[in-house]
Amino acid sequence: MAHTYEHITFDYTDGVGRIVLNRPDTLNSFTQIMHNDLKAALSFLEAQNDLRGLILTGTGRGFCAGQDLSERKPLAAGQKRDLAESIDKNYRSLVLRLRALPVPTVCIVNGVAAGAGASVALACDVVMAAKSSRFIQAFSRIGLMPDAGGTYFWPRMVGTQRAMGAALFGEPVSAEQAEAWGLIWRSVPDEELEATIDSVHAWLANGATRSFAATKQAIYASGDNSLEAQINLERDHQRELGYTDDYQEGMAAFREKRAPRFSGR
Ligand code: T3D
Repeated sequence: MAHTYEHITFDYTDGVGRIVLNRPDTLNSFTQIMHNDLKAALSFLEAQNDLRGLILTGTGRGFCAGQDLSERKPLAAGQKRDLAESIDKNYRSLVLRLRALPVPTVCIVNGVAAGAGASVALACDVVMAAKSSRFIQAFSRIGLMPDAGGTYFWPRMVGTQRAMGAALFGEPVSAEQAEAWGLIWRSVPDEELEATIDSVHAWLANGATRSFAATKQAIYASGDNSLEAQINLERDHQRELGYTDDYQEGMAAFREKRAPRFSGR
């Protein structure tokens, strides 16, 4: 049955999915409805044979302020809330499914990314951010710890000391600082954000999709591999890529001194 999206907008054009978090009044914080919308969008994308990429962004002045805290009503005296449920039900699968998509996922952070909002941004393969954006490990401010992969992504990307400081002090990290640290790929002027989204869309829609997929798989595998195992993995992927139409096209384009027209096959 077709899903009606309420807290995101979702579009699929030229093999590229575009998910836009769409609750600007609360800085696109995650509700259960938004999680349901995201599950439906990911299920759609996972079922596409011509999938070439995913762009994740938000509307308004925030990318995502993490869990919608207004969904956590005050408890009666003596009651406790099991927050593990939230991770089991929503956040783990969201992060893992983004990672597992066999195409590049690009997060274009349009404003503040806080709590699980920052974690989900970092679950994408490449992150770009408007210069006015901030990344905030807001969890400690409400007595929690980073989740949705926050303690996985940050130390691997920026090192233990910066990850620890950002998480314990909960201070905003500017987009330019995030870029300098290697937390994100690039920060872009705010006024160029829409054009950036369009150019990323075009890049994904016209790229050598299978080479992207192999690259993504190999880069993530490298953390657990020896150098020798990694070189063998590269060999196996390269063999497969050598059989693709896009390799033939790339070589022809090089010989003919023209731009390649990749089909994604
Ligand atoms: O419960 C579980 O499932 C556990 C799992 C948790 C995962 C998490 O993500 S925990 C972390 C949750 N997020 C936060 O703690 C961040 C809360 N928000 C903020 O600290 C600030 O809003 C920001 C630093 C992100 C941005 O500040 P600022 O000054 O730019 O904006 P603002 O005025 O605070 O927010 C604008 C509106 O959005 C405001 O509503 P109002 O006053 O205009 O009606 C604010 O209440 C609302 N808002 C912001 N964040 C959330 C939110 N509403 C609900 N939930 C939010 N997370």
